[in-house]
Amino acid sequence: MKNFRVEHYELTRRYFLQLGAAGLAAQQLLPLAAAEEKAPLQQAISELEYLTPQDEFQDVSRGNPLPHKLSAEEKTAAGLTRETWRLEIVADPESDSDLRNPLSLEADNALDWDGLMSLAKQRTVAFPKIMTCNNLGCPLGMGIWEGVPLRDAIWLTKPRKNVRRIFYHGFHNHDPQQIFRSSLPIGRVLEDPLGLPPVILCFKLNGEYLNSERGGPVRLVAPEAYGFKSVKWLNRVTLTNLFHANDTYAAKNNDIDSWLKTFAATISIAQELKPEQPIPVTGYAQVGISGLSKVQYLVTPADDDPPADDPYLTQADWQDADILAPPTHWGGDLPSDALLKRTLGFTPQGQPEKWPLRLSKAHWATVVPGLPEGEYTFRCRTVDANGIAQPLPRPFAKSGRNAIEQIDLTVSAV
Ligand SMILES: Nc1nc2c(c(=O)[nH]1)N[C@H]1C(S)=C(S)[C@@H](COP(=O)(O)O)O[C@H]1N2
Ligand SMILES: [Mo]
Repeated sequence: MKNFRVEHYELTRRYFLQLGAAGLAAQQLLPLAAAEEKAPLQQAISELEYLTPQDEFQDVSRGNPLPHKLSAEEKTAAGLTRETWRLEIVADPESDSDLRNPLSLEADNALDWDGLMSLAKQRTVAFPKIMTCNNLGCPLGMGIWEGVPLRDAIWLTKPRKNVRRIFYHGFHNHDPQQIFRSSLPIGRVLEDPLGLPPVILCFKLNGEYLNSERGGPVRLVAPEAYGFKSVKWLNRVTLTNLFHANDTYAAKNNDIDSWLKTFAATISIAQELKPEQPIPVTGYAQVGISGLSKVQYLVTPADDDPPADDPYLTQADWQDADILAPPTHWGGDLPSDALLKRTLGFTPQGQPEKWPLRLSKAHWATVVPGLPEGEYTFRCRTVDANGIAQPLPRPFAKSGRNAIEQIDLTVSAV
């Protein structure tokens, strides 16, 4: 916590110094660091951390009781400890999937922790991913997720034919009403398209064993998907020949085939300003499947609604902000940088191969020139690597919230 606050203060301070705006940095950013006691500001600054410590992720899991709130004895009984975890990988009784060696509790050959660790010896992968709920405007956390490709476990079942999809779920208090399930095409699991990382059986986050709240001992992590595909407390995978999804999230109008979108948000901006006072702004961008080429901002008079024929303000006078360089300290309570050296997307020296990283986040900053007295609306947006500005190409909220953020600014001499 403390380290990254210092680090990100450093990161943004360096940026403003480079701009030759040292006075401005001292004026605007020092109070920001000194005001850590102020809860909202502290929150804003904490969101500047690059990797999120495991226990600082936001939690949106369901369950009554929540599986991670069970007592130690109950977790043991529920298979929610490393010693007692079992994963079944079986054929769907509703279809004709043909497996020579299903892994089941009944046959007493379900995958256990030791089995997973022996796969891990050969096959461990780690990759950065931002965890975002498609229904929330702000990511839950950013981590380095580590595990074994799910396909390596699936191959243990010796599937012969008639598999088109996998269905999967986790521990749900033995109550069918509480099952949180999701699904993927088998092709996505067996092969990684577009240079994406594999779908994994995840057992570590930021170099530490996955804690119970994050879905430990083992959760599925689907790199390019919104959070609902990454089922926690995973204990059953069904190979099916059915061709349709069965995701819990298909209810409530969610678009369950959505890939992570690119969008921008502010982290710090002073909202009460003096006339002609320059306005330092910092923020982050989620870098979705289509990458990130720019972050831009727009200041308009308040209540100046977008024209009816241009609701996303594509014709407005957007100005470029600066995407910040990779952090020098990654935060997230990483035990050492050894993990980064073997993380997909990083060099053997532990540096990102390119920046920004897809399916992750980047920070940005800018100084908005001072404004005359009045009321204004500040907006920020991304332009993805295909040159398409937020919220396009997929503006519908139920495939991932990415509305253009708006912030009111007041410029007043008194
Ligand atoms: N078993 C289970 N897995 C789950 C959920 C759940 O309620 N139960 N919630 C999902 C949703 S909707 C999201 S957005 C992510 C959130 O991941 P996190 O809790 O690690 O931040 O977990 C997913 N996995
Ligand atoms: Mo979610």
